[in-house]
Amino acid sequence: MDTHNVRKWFLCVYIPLLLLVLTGCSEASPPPSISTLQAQPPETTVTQAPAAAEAEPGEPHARKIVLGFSQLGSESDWRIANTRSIQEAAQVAGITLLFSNAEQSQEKQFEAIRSFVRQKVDVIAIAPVIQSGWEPILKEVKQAGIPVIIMDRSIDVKDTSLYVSFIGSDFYEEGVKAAKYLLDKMRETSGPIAIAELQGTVGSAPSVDRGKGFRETIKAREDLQIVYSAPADFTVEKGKAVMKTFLQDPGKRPQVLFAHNDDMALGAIEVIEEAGLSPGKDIIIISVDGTRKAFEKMVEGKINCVVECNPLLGPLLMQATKEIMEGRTLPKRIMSPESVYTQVMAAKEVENRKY
Ligand code: GZL
Repeated sequence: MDTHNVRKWFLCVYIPLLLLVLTGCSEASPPPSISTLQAQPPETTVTQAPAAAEAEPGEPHARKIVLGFSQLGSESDWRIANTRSIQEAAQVAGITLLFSNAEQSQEKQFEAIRSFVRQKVDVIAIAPVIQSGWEPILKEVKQAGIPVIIMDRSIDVKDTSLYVSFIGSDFYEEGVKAAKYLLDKMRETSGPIAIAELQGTVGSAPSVDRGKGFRETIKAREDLQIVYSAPADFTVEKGKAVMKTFLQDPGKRPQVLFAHNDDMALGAIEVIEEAGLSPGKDIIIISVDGTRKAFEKMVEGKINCVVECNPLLGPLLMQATKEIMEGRTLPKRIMSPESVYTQVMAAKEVENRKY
């Protein structure tokens, strides 16, 4: 083939073929969603939202997403901050929130969830008051084709396909952090050291797992002994009442208090002072949540350590709800960052507390 024909072949055949190959004959695949990038490997793919919920692109009045949320109660500052975060985040996200407060009753949570199903909400979120007993109701919801997000406290179910994702903290790790602080604090103190424990709601994930993490970690020292332990339901009043019984016991006075949340620690501080003892000195106090009130007590020297448990989960819940409605894959577990605070950093941090 002479030079002229080679040139012609090159311009009329080779280049167009090359361009065809480089521009990709196959259909361009849609860009990966953020959650798909996060979910490595994806464990749950949620089917596309019901057709009725799909708005045609550019449709002027796309229907708002409707989220039904069963909140377990209003027992503590943490819970009130959690509710406020979810309500505010729904407003910002333009999501219609159907909110129900079960006031510590699992039966009331079941009733609220059945009501959401009847109203054909798009997504259901649940903050479960206790870990057990959720399989039957979640099977009903699955039957109705409504995706579920578990919020704050985890649940015990064999079939984890009954919910899309769990958004909440690692309570076992929070117990470990509390115990590690105590081991460090007592490094120079010889035992035996008597510990009092104010448990949260019996059967709730935070109470079960914080207690487990704490117990397994203090095993590092045989002379650290939990001599008093009882449930006080995460409230100030019950924290006061139960701590009073510990102090009235003629047995060994506790030198340490591990409270599963700040509210119970605040109640305990009241009765410790009524008994003529100095909280934070006569009794080392370790608590969980990280509320402003607990930080204020740390500044006063009355609480020694607070393990943070973040209640501001509203934005994460709304993001997850939107991604479910877009048919995207979510990670099975979504957690928010948390820290441990002591008196050293309390004065600086107290002004930053958002709950
Ligand atoms: C923890 C949450 C607990 C808090 C308490 O995620 O469920 O319940 O620690 C609250 O303050 O009452």
